[in-house]
Amino acid sequence: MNAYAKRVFEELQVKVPWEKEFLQSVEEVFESLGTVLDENPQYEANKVLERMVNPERIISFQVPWLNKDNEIEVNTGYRVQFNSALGPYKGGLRFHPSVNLSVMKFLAFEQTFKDSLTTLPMGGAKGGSDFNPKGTTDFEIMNFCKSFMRELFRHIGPDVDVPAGDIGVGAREIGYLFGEYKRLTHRYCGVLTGKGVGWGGSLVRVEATGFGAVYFLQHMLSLKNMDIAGKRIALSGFGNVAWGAALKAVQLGAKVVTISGPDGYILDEAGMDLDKVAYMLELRASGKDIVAPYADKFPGSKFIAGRKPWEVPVDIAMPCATQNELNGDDAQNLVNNKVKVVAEVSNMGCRPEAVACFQNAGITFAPGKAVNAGGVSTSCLEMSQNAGHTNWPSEEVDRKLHEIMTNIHAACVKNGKAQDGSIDYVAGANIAGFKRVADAMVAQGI
Ligand code: 2IT
Repeated sequence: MNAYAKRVFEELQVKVPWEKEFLQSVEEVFESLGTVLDENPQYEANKVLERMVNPERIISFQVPWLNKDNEIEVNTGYRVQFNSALGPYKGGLRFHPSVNLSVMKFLAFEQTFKDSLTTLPMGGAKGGSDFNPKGTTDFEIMNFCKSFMRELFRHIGPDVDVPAGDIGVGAREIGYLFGEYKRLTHRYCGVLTGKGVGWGGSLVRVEATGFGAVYFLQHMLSLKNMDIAGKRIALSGFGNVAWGAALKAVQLGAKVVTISGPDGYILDEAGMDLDKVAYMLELRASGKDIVAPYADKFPGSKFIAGRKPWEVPVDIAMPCATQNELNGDDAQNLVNNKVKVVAEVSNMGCRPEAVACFQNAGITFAPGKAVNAGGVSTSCLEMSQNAGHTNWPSEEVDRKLHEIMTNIHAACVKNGKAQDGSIDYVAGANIAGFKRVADAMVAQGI
């Protein structure tokens, strides 16, 4: 690591030693910045790294709400407004019991570079709560969302901060959040993205993260003279992102052989078809957070309890669930089974040992901040439509999404090309994302 980056990282380790996820995400970015920092002394002179690891604003608040038995429950809400050098803060809201300040800061830090990579005008933020939606009723979700917005509304706005969904926050939650925002502010505007298509949402936004990931994957494959058709793909997760990736991969003739949940994974040797992909939505809607029923519904497929899909021999692995879901042993399994390409779709889905394992074995690996950037990109397209009081047809949104993913891939290749011609997508994404943010910070002064 470059000496300046090392010093700032060590100071951060002393300051917040307990923020493991945040430190992990910072270290991974800083590892990539050696040459850029050496060649640009103005970054150190302007204390760019010190400022970059310090969120511009952290909002933490109490969310009291009434459960179905009319009892009061209390959760913690967050919005980490990390960096606004490139535009209004932008990034999703996560409702999950694992949410804490470290997770929020890592996600907002990653988001800053991801949003920069898209080249669209968006700063980086993330928010959410340790609220657990599993097993809750629709009434409880509404109560929770409305209470959450009763504090959040004063910190956001269409040109201030525009939240969206993430794990545990989909169109239903965005609807309740938007309804409360509108009521509190007396304004109908593009303050949230991922809205319903009938009331300000963009076509293709639900599919966008998964579709974008597959478009990016296609570019990775084409540099290796490979085609997606007929390839065996292991996906993890079964939520919105895994669904979109499965749908596009199946449409393009790939053989998707796994999905997974907290209970285990499904091995479907026949490969998924469009009916099976559609069933993922039913699984999700059940609110039980399990994939086991898939095996009962589709004979020939198997449910493997308590395990992860990375033990299955595949050509392509796409982690689509959550951070640190794929560890060093999982990576070694994939390498032993001759995986060819790993496209990380979840935010920081692979542990550092796993990334090192792929890179040492010469397996092409691309990081989530590049691969999953289609989601937030399409959120920005939703903001454009809202600001212009218009709606674009799905072909137009999809075409723009495709173009954005092509450009992100090109930026990774340009900034990550090694002497031997191989592409280090981690370095490429970090360098391309970093430079735009850093230059804007220097230009704007302190
Ligand atoms: O991780 C992400 O990029 C998201 N959850 C989507 C963020 C957004 O603003 O659409």
